[in-house]
Amino acid sequence: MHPNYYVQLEKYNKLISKKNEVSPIYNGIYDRYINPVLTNEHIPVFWKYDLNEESNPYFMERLGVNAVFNSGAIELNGKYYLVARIEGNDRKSFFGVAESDSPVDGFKFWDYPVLLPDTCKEETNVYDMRLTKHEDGYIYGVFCSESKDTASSDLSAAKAEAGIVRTKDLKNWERLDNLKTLNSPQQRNVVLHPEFINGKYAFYTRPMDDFINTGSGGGIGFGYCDDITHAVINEEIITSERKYHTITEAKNGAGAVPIRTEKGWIHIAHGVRNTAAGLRYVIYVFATDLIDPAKVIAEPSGFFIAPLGEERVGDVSNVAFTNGAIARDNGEVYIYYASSDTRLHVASTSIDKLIDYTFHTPVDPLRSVDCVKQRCELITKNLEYLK
Ligand code: M1P
Repeated sequence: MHPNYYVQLEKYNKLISKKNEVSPIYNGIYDRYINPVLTNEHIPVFWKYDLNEESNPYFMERLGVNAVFNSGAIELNGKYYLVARIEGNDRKSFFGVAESDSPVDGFKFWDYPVLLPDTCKEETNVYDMRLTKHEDGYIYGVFCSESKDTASSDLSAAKAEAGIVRTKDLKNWERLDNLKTLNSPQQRNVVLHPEFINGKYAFYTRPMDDFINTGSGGGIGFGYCDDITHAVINEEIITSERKYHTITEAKNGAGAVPIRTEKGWIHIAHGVRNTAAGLRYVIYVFATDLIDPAKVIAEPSGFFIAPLGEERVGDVSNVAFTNGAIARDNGEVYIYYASSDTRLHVASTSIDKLIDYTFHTPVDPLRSVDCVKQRCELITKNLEYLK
């Protein structure tokens, strides 16, 4: 074996066994952890190098991995699983399952990445899987299925659809038809609701006019479908709306599978605004009604998680994005969020704290003057309290 193999292996083993710690950054809402839970350095050595000294005498990386980020998350039989977006040096994304006994460190990829059934020949790229443990007994993975837009003369023009797979063990994946939304030309950030509603499957969608711009798409959509194996949504209504001069002005999209709480479904989503330096992605929270999961009943003002410090820099800088969270039966919640399309982090909180945050954070008054009044009220209350 080439001596550099042992050097790389030792680095990898050290990384996997590194314990994570809560960061000193405080907001009372959640704890951020210092180390990312997954990076491109978490990719096994044998995924990248040809270990045979004869065919690889210089021990060169043959198939590099650029980034590991946006990940679906699920707890099964007391173990934690992340189905991460892995992007090769060749820009193609694919999925890999990383497993750990801990929700905050020790994630190790299984020996092989996920080889999805190749049922969609025009598909070029896949990414951002949301994992829904559905009450029908399956675990569904809903992801972006991207293909070239052959109707356009622009070489980079692409089309986004929602691909759907299901599994019981994260090993055998059955590919179902891509979701069809009759009134939206493209879809990304689609999430399957975990329960039937009036006997139907329900999806959170993100209607878009084209690959990048949501255009007339007013926000996070919601629609029902009868047959999950050939999913068609005839009508989408808007749940969490995009709003002028807020963190969702340019786009928003569902993130983690909504979490059922006694007060409502809590959604951890992303919002996008445009700046002179490009798009800025942050994570925000809203709640919907338990009976009618499309009806927004609370929407705290502003962002929940924004990229901080080193998180602000990466392949697509200024991005915080989530597509996975684990809500445990004991009330703990782990939110897996990626920074700048490069690496994956974790933040922890609890159901009680999430409820308090969601229902007691003031709503965005939408105008500076009203924001000042809102803050003055808090200051007055506090100064009275301090007397
Ligand atoms: O690059 C930032 C994010 O861009 C897309 O999100 P949206 O569809 O809301 O623009 C996704 O491609 C996501 O993977 C990526 O992190």
